[in-house]
Amino acid sequence: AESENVLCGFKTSNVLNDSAREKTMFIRGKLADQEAVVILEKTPIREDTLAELFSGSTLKLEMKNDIYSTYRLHCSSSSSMIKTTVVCPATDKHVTKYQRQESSLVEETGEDYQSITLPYIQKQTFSVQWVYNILEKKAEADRIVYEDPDPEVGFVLLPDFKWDQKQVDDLYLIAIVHQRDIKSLRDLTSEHLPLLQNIFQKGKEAILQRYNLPASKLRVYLHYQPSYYHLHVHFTKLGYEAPGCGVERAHLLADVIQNLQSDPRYYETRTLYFPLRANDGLLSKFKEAGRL
Ligand code: M7G
Repeated sequence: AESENVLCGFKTSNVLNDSAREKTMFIRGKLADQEAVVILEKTPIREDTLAELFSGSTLKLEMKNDIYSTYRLHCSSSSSMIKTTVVCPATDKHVTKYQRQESSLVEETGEDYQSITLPYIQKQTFSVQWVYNILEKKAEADRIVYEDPDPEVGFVLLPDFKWDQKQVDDLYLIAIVHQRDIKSLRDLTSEHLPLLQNIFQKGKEAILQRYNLPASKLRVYLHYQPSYYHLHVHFTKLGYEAPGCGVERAHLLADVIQNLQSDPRYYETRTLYFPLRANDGLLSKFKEAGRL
C-alpha cells in the first residue's frame, strides 16, 4: 500500500553499517527530532518481472566495446525496489544492534546464566510489545500464515519482517509461542517438548501448504542469545543466508528436541557458546565477572 513518505524529513547522523555484497545500509538519524534507524536493502530480481523490466524502463548506455556493452537500467515500475525498514523511536540498544562491531565468543555455563546473564536480561532488553501485538492481533493480523490458539502448545506463524514475501528464495517466517514466560532456549525443559514438536510439525505443514516448500528445504532454528526474550522459532529456506544471522547463534529445532529427550534439563545445565558484539552490555558483564 502507498503511504505518505515518512522519510522525507529524515536527517542522517551516520552510517552504522553497510555491505556492498548484501546491498544493504543501516543508517542512524533523526525523524521529527526522534532517534531513528533506517535499514535499506535492495531486493532480489524476480523472473516474473523481467518482461516489465525490459519493456517498461529506460536504458542508458555506459560503454560499448566489441560485443560488450554496459547499461544503467532505470525502472519505472515496482520490479526493482529498495526494501526499507524504519525503527523510530530507536533506543540505544537498537543503534548498538545494527552497528558494525567486532564480536567475541562467550562461554556461558548454567551458573553464568543464573549469575550474569539472567540478571542482565531482566533489566536490559528490547521491549517485546511487538510480539504481544501479534499474539493479540493488534498488528500484522492479516499476515498470519497459521495459528494454533492453544495456550500451552499454540503459536502464531507469520512472515518475519526481514522477508518481503515476493519470492520463496529468501523465505523467512517466525513462529511465536502463545506462552509468555519462556524467555529463550535456556528456559526449555522436557516439559516443553509437546510445544516444540507442535511448532515443528505444524509449522512445516503450513509452509508446505502455503508456499509448496517441503520440510527438506527448510532450516528451522532458535537463536541464543536472541534479541527478543519471548520464545520464537525461525523458519528459513535452506541455502538462504539471511543478513546478520551467523551460524554461532543458531540451534536447530530438531537438535533441541532430541537434546531435551535425552536430558530433560539439557539447556539448564549445558555450557552454551554465542558471540557478543563489542558494544553489548552483556559482554562487559562477562568481563567484569572474569569470564572472558
Ligand atoms: P531474534 O533471534 O530474537 O533476533 O529474532 P535477531 O533479530 O537478532 O535475529 C527475532 C526475529 O523477529 C528477527 O528475525 C526479526 O527480523 C523479527 N522481527 C523483529 N521485529 C521487531 C518484528 C516485527 O515487528 N514483526 C515481524 N514480523 N518480525 C519482526
